Amino acid sequence: MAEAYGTGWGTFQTLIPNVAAALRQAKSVFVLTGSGISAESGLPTFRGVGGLWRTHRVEELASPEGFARDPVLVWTWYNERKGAHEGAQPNAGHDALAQLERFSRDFTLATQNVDSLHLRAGSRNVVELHGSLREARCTHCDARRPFEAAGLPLDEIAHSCGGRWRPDIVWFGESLPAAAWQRAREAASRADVILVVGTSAVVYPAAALATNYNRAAFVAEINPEPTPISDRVACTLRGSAADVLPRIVEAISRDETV
Ligand code: BV8
Repeated sequence: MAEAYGTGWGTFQTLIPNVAAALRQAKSVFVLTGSGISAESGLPTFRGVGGLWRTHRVEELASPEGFARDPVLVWTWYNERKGAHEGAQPNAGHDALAQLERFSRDFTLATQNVDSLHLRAGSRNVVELHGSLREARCTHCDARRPFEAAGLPLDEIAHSCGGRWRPDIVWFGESLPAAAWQRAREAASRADVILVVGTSAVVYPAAALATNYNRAAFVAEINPEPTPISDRVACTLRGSAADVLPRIVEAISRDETV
């Protein structure tokens, strides 16, 4: 399947008609995104230059142990991120994926991001693999409350039932929501085309969706940097999501074929 559309290396401009042709022919499309697609909305990535993990220790902030040890530190960090999400707008990359969904017969977008920008851009069939910062939930009774725009007041971390409010997201060492994982794995398995956008592909099991569940799909990676899956995909487009994705959608609507 992959060889039908041209494979291997090239400047991303030369590869765009290949990817557009694959998408135009596809009966089923699966997209996996990471924090890189929100970089041009002004939200920092995790592992890149200036990334969140450059200034924070991941174990302290994105793990149940870190939360148990210092819930105020963890809530301070997530409140800051929630504030950044509120101030951010979807960028041309998010918008292009929402448009691509409207072109596609069967389209699933699985994101590792918790910023809700895909939903705000109008994407509908979105699977949030690592949860979102829209709600907090109680560690004990599983009650839920909306996440205020400024986050959770630090003097309200304790819940009346004796538990604690925590962000409704997946931390390291925690399993992904079963229904979300099943939807994403099934969509990746049936796709003719898989786009992998803005992820370092180092966090599992999400990264496995790119190449482990479907040997026949045409897989294209969109990322300015190489990743551990770059040599396992049909083509890599070395560019930013906000630049490359709109060009692909434009090529599809101009019906450019290779
Ligand atoms: C699990 C929370 C089963 C939400 C995150 C030991 C014990 C337990 C588990 C493990 C273990 N060792 C390994 C594991 C598995 C572990 C894992 O994968 N660890 C890795 C780091 C080795 N995974 C887990 O723990 C998962 N659960 O395995 O459950 C289990 C259960 C119990 C016991 C054992 C197993 C849970 C993983 C979820 C963790 N939660 N965050 C939040 O705070 O946001 S992970 C965090 O990384 C974010 O969710 C983020 O989405 C995710 C992936 O990062 P990326 O999105 O890819 O971001 P990154 O900065 O890395 O890369 C950005 C990319 O964008 C770069 O490539 C860059 O070049 C590119 N880019 C930059 N600008 C642009 C761009 N691309 C396009 N355009 C641009 N403009």
